[in-house]
Amino acid sequence: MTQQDPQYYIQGVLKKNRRLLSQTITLIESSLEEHKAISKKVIEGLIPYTGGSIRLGITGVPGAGKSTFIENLGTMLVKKGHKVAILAIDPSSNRAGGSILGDKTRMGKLVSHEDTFIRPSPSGLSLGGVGSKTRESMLVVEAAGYDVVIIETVGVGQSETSVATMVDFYLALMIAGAGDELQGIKKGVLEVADAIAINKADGENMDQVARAKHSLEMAMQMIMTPSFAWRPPVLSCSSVIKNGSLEVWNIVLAHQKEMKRTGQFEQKRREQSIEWMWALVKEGLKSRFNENESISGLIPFLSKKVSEDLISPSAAAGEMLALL
Ligand SMILES: Nc1nc2c(ncn2[C@@H]2O[C@H](COP(=O)(O)OP(=O)(O)OP(=O)(O)O)[C@@H](O)[C@H]2O)c(=O)[nH]1
Ligand SMILES: [Mg+2]
Repeated sequence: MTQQDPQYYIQGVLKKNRRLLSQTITLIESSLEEHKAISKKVIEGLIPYTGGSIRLGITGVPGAGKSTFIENLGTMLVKKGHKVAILAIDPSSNRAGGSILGDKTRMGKLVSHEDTFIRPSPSGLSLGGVGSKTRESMLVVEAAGYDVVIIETVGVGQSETSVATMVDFYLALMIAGAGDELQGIKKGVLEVADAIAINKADGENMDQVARAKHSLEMAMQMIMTPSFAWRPPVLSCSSVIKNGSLEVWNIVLAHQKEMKRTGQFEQKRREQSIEWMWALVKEGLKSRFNENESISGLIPFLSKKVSEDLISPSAAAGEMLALL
């Protein structure tokens, strides 16, 4: 089988071949047209083998302790017999150098473990920072038999809310700030989180953590949460004194049980598939826009007219759409 043959990747992934798993994700992330065509067929071929994992998203400001937390959680899960895949969306890896190696080494204990697969992905430029192929990569690791998938995303741009649309459980890892505890907490995150954990609850930080916990509990009472069947808990944790992973995991399991009991688990996944479809439609339309010379030539002209109020946004959009 050649590398042009989708079966090369499909069979490799299904046989749980790690090298081919990495190669498949690289193929999926490629923006070359010939790769895109193969990658579509690979995903189609793997879809029947997906869906079997617990999908967990973890967000938090840079330095909140996400990677350290995930390393502890992952280590615990592997001991319990799980196979854990970690997809880290790395906004800094767009820059030369980036922190890919940084993250890999920070999860040093896990990198070498045979039941874990760690994949840092560049965030790409689309979707405000989310790796545009994160969802596809998640499906690929599921097909390779990983039964827990953890997606780490830095709280910048829209990446937080986009990841929420692809996972079963979304954890916001926070740190207690000096003074106003709610400072820097973007409203959008609390609204999509299934649990909030205030991290670094250790050493001299304890008082601040307790205050932050109280403020967040108050804030959560005023927020419309993702599901009527689940009230997102606020807890505290620390990777230094190693408490938190088990508590968080038990919450994830309790959440899943409740969502399945109320039929919301399947419903959420179905809605997420539809959202994914539309995200792909938008992406496809946008690239067709840019590839279509008569439209791409018009974009700067129409943008200028709209910005100067010479034409309405809807008229400009209509003019471009009519050319498609
Ligand atoms: N005191 C304390 N420090 C921690 C804890 N968890 C992580 N740290 C430290 O915080 C720093 C950042 O940790 P990371 O795990 O790399 O944080 P991150 O959120 O993954 O960071 P980015 O990926 O850069 O956004 C490191 O120096 C860790 O040693 C904790 O529970 N308590
Ligand atoms: Mg990290």
